[in-house]
Amino acid sequence: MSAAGDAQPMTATPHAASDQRRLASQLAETAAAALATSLGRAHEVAVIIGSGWSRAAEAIGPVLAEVNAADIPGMRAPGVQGHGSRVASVAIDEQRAALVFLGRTHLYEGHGPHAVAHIVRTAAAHGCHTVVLTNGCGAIKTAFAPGQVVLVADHINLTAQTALVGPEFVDLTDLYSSRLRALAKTVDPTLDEGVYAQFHGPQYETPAEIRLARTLGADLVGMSTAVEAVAAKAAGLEVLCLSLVTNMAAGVTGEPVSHAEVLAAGEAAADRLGSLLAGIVARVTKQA
Ligand code: 8IG
Repeated sequence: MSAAGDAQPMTATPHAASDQRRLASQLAETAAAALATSLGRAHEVAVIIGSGWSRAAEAIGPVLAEVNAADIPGMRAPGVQGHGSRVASVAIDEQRAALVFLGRTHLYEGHGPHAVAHIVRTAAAHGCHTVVLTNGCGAIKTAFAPGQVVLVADHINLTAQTALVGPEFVDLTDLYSSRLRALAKTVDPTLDEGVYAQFHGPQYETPAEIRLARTLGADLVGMSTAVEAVAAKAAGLEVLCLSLVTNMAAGVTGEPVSHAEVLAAGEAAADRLGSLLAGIVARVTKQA
């Protein structure tokens, strides 16, 4: 095998933008069809269950069918305690069911932004018009407290990564749909809003990094959501994101940040989160 024989012109590289886009979209189509077959129906609203939200997911309604994420093309069993690894069809009422992803792929798992975006791309290919993202996060804003749910109003992507490749110039002006945020507030008028900064992780931040994020205008910090939200918008989904504050961000109180605290906050808030999530999912309609 000669070095000259291995050389490829730039246009022939398998990593060309158009190839990456086509492969990602083919994998999403395949996964969407697999979900329709395994779950036996189509869905219009997708929900991604993040840290602290597992028990809340049960409040949406009875599980009609479920499948292991590992059995769906392109999906993988997540490696984080507190995350499941299933996709469920959950009844909202007599007619409708939500497509609920119990677990997500994080950037810090090292599979790249396409793996992170696969869930929302699959939801869009499956025919969903809306995705409700949930996550657990640290609070930078001192007026927020653990156990509180905050509507993400905007984000700052500090990962320097995106699942979009090539000339996909997506408008993010209303990424976290103001229409859906208003709808969420009809379910709970006390809901606050904030700006979410996504860090790559898996390490939590240093206090200096949290001061940086605060200076940039962030109120919340976490390791998910921004990359997914952008891919979701690009795929045509309307996006809502509910963040559960599970801890104060590093250096805010001087207390260390622990994953046990994260899980405990979800448990403690589960009933309230459940009625909130169920109420929102039941009211979501397709944008006119
Ligand atoms: I839950 O304080 C949760 N996820 N980056 N920082 C980051 N991610 C988080 C945090 C946090 N809490």
